[in-house]
Amino acid sequence: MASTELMLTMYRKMLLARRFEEKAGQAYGLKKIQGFCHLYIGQEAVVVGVNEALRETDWVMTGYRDHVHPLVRGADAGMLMAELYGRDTGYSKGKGGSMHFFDVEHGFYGGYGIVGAQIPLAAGMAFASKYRNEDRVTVCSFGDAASNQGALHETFNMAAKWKLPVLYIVENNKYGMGTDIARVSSVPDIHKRAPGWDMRGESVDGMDVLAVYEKVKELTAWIRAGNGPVLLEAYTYRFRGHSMSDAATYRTKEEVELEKQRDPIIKLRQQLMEEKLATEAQLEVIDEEEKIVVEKALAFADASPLPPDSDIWTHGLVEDGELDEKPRERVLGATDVKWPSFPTDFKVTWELEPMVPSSSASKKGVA
Ligand SMILES: Cc1ncc(C[n+]2csc(CCOP(=O)(O)OP(=O)(O)O)c2C)c(N)n1
Ligand SMILES: [Mg+2]
Repeated sequence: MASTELMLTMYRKMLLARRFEEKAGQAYGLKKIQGFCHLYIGQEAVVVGVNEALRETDWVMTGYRDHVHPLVRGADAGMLMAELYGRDTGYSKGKGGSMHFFDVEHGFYGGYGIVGAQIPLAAGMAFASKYRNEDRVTVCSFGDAASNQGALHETFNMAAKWKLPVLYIVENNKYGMGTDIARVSSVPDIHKRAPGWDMRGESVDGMDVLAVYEKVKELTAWIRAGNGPVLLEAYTYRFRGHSMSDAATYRTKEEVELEKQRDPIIKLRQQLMEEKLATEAQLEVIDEEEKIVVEKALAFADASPLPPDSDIWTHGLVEDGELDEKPRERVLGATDVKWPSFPTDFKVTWELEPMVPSSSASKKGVA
């Protein structure tokens, strides 16, 4: 059970995410942000519930709807906004932009524009952790439409075979751009496909932050115990269009209004008040505080310089032996940046190939 303090933290973080995205949407309208921009508004219970259940040392990856993933893990809001603005003070010097956020310090490994690209990459990350015998779970979220990518099948097959410590979260918001998932999937309840890979499949109400938190706590404990990967489906909904250029004509206003009644922030707010865990005034203060964080982030981005023209040819590749540049240290002069380090002389503790053939294979024999 989540404590009152944790519930209030989750409430705060969902509001931070919501206010950040609202302002990013406005800044886009003012052309301060250019290119693609996919807002996460409506889905906040997933990212917050998941991240509160994780450890700092766990790794997180997602697709292009990625702004609030590093934000709720503690990334600097101003530097994230500056990244959206394409400014030099952004996490990736403005060169990643909306779809390619990256924050190693907080275990956030992207931000991918290719639908489903993060799915095999996350298996590689989990493979590395297992190989090095590190107690770490990689969490990889993707959309309902991404679940029909072929690479998912290849990945799940090997992830299950090798019992990789990875939690896959499909954020089923019902649509892939303008296409209803049920129109293009013979099994639209995606978690039900998991047994086909001999994988554990579960689902959760993705509009209920406490339910997501409890479920991810349970599943990550199971994964840490060496049981292998899990596919968790979070049923959720995006309140805005697919991206900023989507007029969303493929769904009715009534449908959106109905879904907004399941708004995860309002739901938690009601629960906190009904159970007398917080007063309306206290919750208002939290909202005001998070609005100030976002206002400051906007001011920081507005005041930040663009990268110099001479930078256009740089930072494409990391040169051999080149030291990591720690973004918060570079931009804010922070001295408390945590950075992962990996042993180079690690002892391999894990057999890659199962030595005992599966029973069905041995029965059939090998020709
Ligand atoms: C390989 C690939 N195919 C197509 C696209 C274009 N595209 C971008 S987002 C998207 C829909 C993905 O929907 P879903 O996986 O449900 O995620 P959501 O946007 O709902 O979060 C498509 C088809 C792409 N970026 N990459
Ligand atoms: Mg979708």
